Amino acid sequence: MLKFETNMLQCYLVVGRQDLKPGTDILEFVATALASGVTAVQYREKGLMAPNDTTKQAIALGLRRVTKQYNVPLIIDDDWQLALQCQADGIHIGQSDVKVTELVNILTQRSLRPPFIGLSVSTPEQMPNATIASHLSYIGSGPIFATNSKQDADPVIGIAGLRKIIAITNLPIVAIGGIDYNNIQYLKNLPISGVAIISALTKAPINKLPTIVQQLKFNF
Ligand code: TZP
Ligand code: MG
Repeated sequence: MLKFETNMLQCYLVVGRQDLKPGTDILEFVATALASGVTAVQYREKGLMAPNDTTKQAIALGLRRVTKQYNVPLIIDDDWQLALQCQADGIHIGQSDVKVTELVNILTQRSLRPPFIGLSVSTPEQMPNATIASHLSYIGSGPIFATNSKQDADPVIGIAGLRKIIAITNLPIVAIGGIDYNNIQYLKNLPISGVAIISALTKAPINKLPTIVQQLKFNF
């Protein structure tokens, strides 16, 4: 299992089967994204298309195998049981998922080296206190721009909203939501550690992935 490092956030792919173009195999897609230079992979299944637990486990184990080949962390969204089953490097949770302290207890009881934890924070009010934050490796903040990839997305926070989060934490921040190779220019002067991306990668022509990843990573 990999220890968290800030540079893992540079170009952070978030993906589940719902995000892919019809007919795309998730393991093949992620293998191509890794070969193209993504620096983290989060497995996130949502909505009506979400597969059953057995299929999720099989996918997660496949993702574990391929991310290991590239020495890139595998992060599981929400599901700590799945994260432990596939020996993921990290877990990402949102504000309405299991609470950070509860998750830390569960993980430290059950695993020799617990996976690192990332938390979504959209507004300053959602930022946990310093004691709780000390258990976190990074903050995911957004949506920066409008997104079609999350049904229950929080309101768009924009660059102004992101600046508010930057102002109140020393944790590394990965920006998320509607980010693509055009609008990434608006993020390039901010002290963030990277960008988390769904559609700008999953909806791109597969042969363009290396170029797009380079464009998304250029300024960090
Ligand atoms: N959390 C906040 S916005 C978002 C998530 C998971 C979706 C990001 O997807 P995209 O396609 O990069 O806008
Ligand atoms: Mg969640």
